[in-house]
Amino acid sequence: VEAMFSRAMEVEKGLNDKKKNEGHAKESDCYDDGSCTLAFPSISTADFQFDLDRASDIIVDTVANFLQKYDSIRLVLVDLSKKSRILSLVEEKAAKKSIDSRRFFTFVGDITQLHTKGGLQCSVIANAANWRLKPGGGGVNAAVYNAAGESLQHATKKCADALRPGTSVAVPLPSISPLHQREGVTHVIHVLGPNMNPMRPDYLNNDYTRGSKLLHEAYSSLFENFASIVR
Ligand code: AR6
Repeated sequence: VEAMFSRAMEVEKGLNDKKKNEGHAKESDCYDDGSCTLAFPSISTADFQFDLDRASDIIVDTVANFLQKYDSIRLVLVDLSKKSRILSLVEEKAAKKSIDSRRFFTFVGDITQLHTKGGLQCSVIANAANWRLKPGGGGVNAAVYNAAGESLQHATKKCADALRPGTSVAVPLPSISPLHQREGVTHVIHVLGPNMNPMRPDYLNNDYTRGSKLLHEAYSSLFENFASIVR
């Protein structure tokens, strides 16, 4: 009986190991082809002038919660310069929280050229949008609309007319879009963050109670939208 029992245990262990390996294989496959990777910029911290220290706390918090909730998903925070203050703050805080660096890391580069210039595959990218969901302005929004071409405007219109601060909308990127063809981006998720710039709409006049709540909601909404695309 004992021998049978230990054999049964071995079989079970074998099965578990197999399952575990399959899990790892699935994970590394989807990381390699970018199919479960979201690249996102730091929402609200440039044109919208949100405080960087507070923003970095919110990024690390929402990322940690999200990674706990879902397996086989990878998040990448992108900024243009290796001197980016938001990237270093987030790196420091993510390390303190022992966030798995295979599942969340920072990356220096243009979010619209991650594959061709950076060798990083990401099927979904986030855009720091404006409430009208219109091209132009500066920063990521201008870059994303420029790289994606007109088909992003049409596709966006089919999904939403406008955004409220703290919300996001996921837009399937038509396969004719150069951003889809060149970079392998299948979806753009537009996110509207809180605004601390008096020259922009929905100015929060330094109200960081409201602003932090909205930035939290913006990231949660972005990540949940991403999870529903991957699933
Ligand atoms: N690739 C990666 N990161 C970038 C890129 C890029 N091409 N361009 C900028 N960043 P911002 P916001 C970084 O200003 O503060 C627009 O006009 C940048 O260094 O794009 O949410 C819209 O129309 C910063 O870390 O977004 C809105 O009206 C981050 O992306 C308004 O700006 C966000 O900077 C939104 O302002």
